[in-house]
Amino acid sequence: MNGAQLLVKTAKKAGIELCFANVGTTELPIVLALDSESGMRAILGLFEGVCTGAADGYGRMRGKPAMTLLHLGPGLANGIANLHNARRAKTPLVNLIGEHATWHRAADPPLAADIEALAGTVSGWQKTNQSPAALSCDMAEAITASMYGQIATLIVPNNYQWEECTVSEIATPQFSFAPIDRRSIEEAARIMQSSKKAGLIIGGRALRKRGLHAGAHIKAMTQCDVLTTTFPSYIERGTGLLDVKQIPYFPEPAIDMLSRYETVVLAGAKEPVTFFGYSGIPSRLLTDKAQRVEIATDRQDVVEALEYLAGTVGATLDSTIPSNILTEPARPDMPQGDLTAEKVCLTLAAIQPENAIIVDEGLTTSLTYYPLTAGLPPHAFLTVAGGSIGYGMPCAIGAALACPEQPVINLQADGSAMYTIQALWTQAREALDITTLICSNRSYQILKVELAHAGITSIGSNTLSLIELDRPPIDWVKIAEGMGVPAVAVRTAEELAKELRKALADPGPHLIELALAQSSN
Ligand SMILES: Cc1ncc(C[n+]2csc(CCOP(=O)(O)OP(=O)(O)O)c2C)c(N)n1
Ligand SMILES: [Mg+2]
Repeated sequence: MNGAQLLVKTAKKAGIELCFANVGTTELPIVLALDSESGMRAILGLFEGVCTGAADGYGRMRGKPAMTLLHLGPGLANGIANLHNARRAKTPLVNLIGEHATWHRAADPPLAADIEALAGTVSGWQKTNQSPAALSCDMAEAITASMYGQIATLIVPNNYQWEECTVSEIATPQFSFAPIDRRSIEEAARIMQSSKKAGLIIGGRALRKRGLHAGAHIKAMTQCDVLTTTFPSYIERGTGLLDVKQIPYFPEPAIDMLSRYETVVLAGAKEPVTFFGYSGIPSRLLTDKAQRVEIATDRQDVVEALEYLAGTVGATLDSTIPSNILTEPARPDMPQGDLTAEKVCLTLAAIQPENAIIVDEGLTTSLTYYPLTAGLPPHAFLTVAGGSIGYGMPCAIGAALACPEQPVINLQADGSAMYTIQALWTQAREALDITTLICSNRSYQILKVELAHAGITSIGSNTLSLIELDRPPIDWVKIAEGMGVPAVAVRTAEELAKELRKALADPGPHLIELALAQSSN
């Protein structure tokens, strides 16, 4: 067995079955090993940002890592923007990066780069492998590290991948959470119960059913509000679940929402801050007086911590939650007429099926979507956790591969779509059940909104040139069809409803261009 085979065997034994890859000569032994190990599936992304975004989507849905295989420093560099989103989403993710042969590095060949420096910008764990025999332990260590919700990057010199090695045992990941800190959770319970108004901000794994269930019990016992960050990585949402309120994107409404809390308990979420620094507005959204209490670190199980908090405030987890705490079924009515951002959200909410996975990178078009969805049939909702655009289409790939029984709907802003548009080709090649709704407002609309927010009323030609996307207009139907994805353009809510229903009834990828009425600001 060579080093590459040892590495892939270790990954497979740990349950990794997918490899999102874009490779070159330095990864070829690992590529060959993907064929020598049965049950491994290689997925080609035509840009590394597609591979890393797909691995992010997979990891968010499954809560366990997929791996990427990327080519040297430049390949990793191309993948970093979406690794940034994965880092913010606390996604378990393992990167394998091929490196030049150790003896060749000194010659400084053209593709040589400082891979470790690049990896360091996003990785919670990283290592450059030092011998073929160590590859099993290194890989198991990488997988273990990723399970805490971080990116683990293993850099593997090409000669160590090729070299034969004898290893008697395949290493297995040794993952376990650190024990929760009961005393600090008891203190949090005491503060919550004595405070006039408490908020519980939950994130990460706490946004899945078990965490939401504990959150609902805590709300029932303490009358606290339960909130999440503006860009949650993954939340289960819909009828019968706790309606977790989303902290707004813009600072004024966010401050308005958060200023009412005397106490804020953080469970799997960081203290909320504004997305950008706005002159005259503090970075931190909580008031100075508000007491902050964190009940779990990234090394601890936030769900266990929440359940302990629920018990401490007097809840019995297997008792029935009062019905006013959980959401009742509610769907908005279908809108009519020319599509606007609001009508896109209403139409989607009126139609989306149970178990849908909504990958949201709709930006200004999807601003009004989340509040419509608390009473819809249960579904999953994923957002651009690190704000680095170009995440939606790749993320949809990973989500579809992770959960092939669930339809994926990607609400996708047009400017952001163009960053990783090659994702459509992978969606077609792998016949993934993804419906992409392109929000074609033909501009970087959010930048116009930000300019208006800053009080700028007249916009010069250079500024407009960097914000408008209408010259030439992008033909989404042709782009999609050119990559093997059937596509159609719609102008009205009625047409969207018809085409969305059709796309959902036909497994496989579809793209619908939503021609949005041009906004005047
Ligand atoms: C990698 C990266 N580059 C640039 C930006 C800055 N940026 C934020 S939103 C945006 C444009 C968004 O336009 P679009 O995707 O069409 O959404 P819209 O605002 O029109 O709803 C840009 C360029 C970013 N967040 N991430
Ligand atoms: Mg746009």
